[in-house]
Amino acid sequence: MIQPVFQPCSDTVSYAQVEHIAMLRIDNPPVNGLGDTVRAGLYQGVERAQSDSSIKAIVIFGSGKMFSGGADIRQFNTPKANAKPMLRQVIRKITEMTKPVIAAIHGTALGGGLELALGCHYRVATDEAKLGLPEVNLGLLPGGGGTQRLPRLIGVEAAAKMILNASVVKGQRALDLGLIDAVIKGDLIDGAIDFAKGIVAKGEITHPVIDQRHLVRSESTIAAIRGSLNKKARNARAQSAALDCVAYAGQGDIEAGLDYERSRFEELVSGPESKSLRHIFFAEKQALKVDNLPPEVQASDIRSVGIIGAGTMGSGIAMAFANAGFTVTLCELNQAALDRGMAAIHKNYDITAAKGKLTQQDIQKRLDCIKTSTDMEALSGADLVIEAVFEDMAVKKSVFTELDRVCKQGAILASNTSRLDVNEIAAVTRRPQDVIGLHFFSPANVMKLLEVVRGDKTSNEVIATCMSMAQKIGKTPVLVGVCEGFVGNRMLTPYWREAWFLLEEGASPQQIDSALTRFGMAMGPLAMADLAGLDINWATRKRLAPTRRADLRYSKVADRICEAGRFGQKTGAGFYKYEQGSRTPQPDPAVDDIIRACANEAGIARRSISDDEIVERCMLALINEACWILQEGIAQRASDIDVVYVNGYGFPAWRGGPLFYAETIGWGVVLDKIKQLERAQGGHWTVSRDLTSRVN
Ligand code: T1G
Repeated sequence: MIQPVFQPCSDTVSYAQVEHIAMLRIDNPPVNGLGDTVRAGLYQGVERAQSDSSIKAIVIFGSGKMFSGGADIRQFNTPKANAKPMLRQVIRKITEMTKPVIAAIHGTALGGGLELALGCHYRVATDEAKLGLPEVNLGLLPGGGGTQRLPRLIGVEAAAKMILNASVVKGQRALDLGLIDAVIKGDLIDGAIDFAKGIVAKGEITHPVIDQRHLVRSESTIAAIRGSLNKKARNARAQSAALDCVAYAGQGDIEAGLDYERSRFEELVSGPESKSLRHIFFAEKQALKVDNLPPEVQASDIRSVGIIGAGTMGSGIAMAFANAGFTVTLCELNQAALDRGMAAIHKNYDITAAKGKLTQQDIQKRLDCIKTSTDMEALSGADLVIEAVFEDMAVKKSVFTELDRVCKQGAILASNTSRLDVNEIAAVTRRPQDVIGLHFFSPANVMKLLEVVRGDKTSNEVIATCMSMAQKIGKTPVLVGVCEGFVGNRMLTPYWREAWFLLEEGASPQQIDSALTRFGMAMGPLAMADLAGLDINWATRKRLAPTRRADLRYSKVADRICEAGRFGQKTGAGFYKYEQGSRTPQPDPAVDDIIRACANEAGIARRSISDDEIVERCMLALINEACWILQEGIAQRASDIDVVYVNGYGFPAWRGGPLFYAETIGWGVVLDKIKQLERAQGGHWTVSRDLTSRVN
């Protein structure tokens, strides 16, 4: 491999010459983000190559893991984002070159990284390289010319779909699409230099992107794609704007298109949706980190997994691991329960196959990963055992006592409990350091969120292993502490409480749910309770009844609904009624009667309540509890709570999560409103020091 001597053009770009080829290297870890110094260095390097008569071509490449992960998102909405030269000016400099510029791509070329490459005359890449314009995932659109150049290179339809789906294409596929000009086998730099020499030897320079100055008009294609967009998607606004830009590519010359693209990009980058989605992007990466973990702590390798319980959760968890290629032993008390669990797994895979998302071969490969047994001894060799039995402490203690006897030394024993005390469970074993909570969310094979519940004695190695394992099965892990309900379910308590208070005060179930779904929640709190099953939370309220403060308002609405045998969808009636075989909530006058009776009993004069009041009180209930959770150290950081609620509770990602939303409102406003509620309703609204500390 050639080893040229590089000289700096800027802090993050350096220049070298190999024979008559100029080499421009981007060196801006961790992802070669196209920040201000990268843009300045590239601009200067291209100018230098242009003015050097000994230079016949230029190769641009990235150091480290990739070509470039795109614009430096961390600089957005700061002066550096608009420091000259902007990406557009750098690319124009390249396109105006009389010498061919070749982008040599390895790792990833995403967003602005690919747009930089699109501005080059040619692109070469390794077979493993991944290329894409995923800006819509951040509530943005390709703002560096991607919506104008990609259609000119691979056609409007392919470009629109790649941009709107934020899809990534690899080496050979990129070559087939016409996105790159060659796949380089062997050393990329050597291959890129040879490619450049070949172009020089031909004595011609073409720029396929620029040379196609006008595209064939494509209204019908655009209209068809627009009709397929999901208007409720978290990035619907960005997708629509990106499609507008791609449509524009066919209408005017590229400069007009670039101006239009920039104007639409500016709208998005300064808007609340993109700021929220960028917050969630970084928050999900931050959530993977365990604060204060000693550097010597290493995650161990999980190869075999045991699952106790083949019910809804156990079978879903088994699928999550099998989908990732882990060997799973699913254990139940008896064959009939096992058969039911496996039947559910087969049914789920058949549904996925019917949607064309899995082939029968794929399904069989996954099913071959799942072994079954009615003998717990089958788990003796497992590296990780997850208990997913009935949500009852006595039952769980019994299972863990047996697991402690059966499982090998060093095996991780995890409970899928959704709110019970992991320390109490760990205490029945001789190995509390190996006991942890792994709170999956139903359906466990679909939902990304995994609350990793650290017990007081859980070892750092077990925590690190579970955080790492979670990512290997495609989950977003959030490390939480032990308390009633951990993070997500604990915040559900005041959220539901406020909804029940609002019912007594005059709102209907459908008004509450529609107000919150209009706010952006995937489901209203009452329909969600019906889906989850009202009996589970009823059992919790009965368990906690002895500790309930008598001085605090308590709504009996949910209890009375449960006492009527109405447990939600599972019984055909809860806060709503459900026709046979239907999951559609129908308002039920019987529930209105229960609500009125509870209001009368509580001496509450019912009134007309606005949707705004419903949303405000329910959101403030979430925010206030979240600040208590932070104060008690149950969550590592505020952004973790946003990750929990966006990924596990249907909070709209385009609002960034409960605490990012609070930032949007303003902590001073939040505090004032909660204080008003505390004066009106008393102790439920006691404010934490964490919240008051946020008011600057
Ligand atoms: N800018 C700044 N920081 C970034 C970044 C970016 N584009 N991408 C990642 N990081 C941080 C990340 O938060 C983490 O930080 C570290 O880098 C390693 O990331 C003009 C406007 C590139 C595939 O959407 O998909 O270009 O936690 O752990 O697994 O049209 O990061 O270490 O402090 O993910 O190797 C478009 C987003 C931007 C790509 C690398 N680009 N990034 O994955 O590392 S907008 C994207 C990724 C744009 C133009 C528009 C991945 C990756 P920390 P990592 P990785």
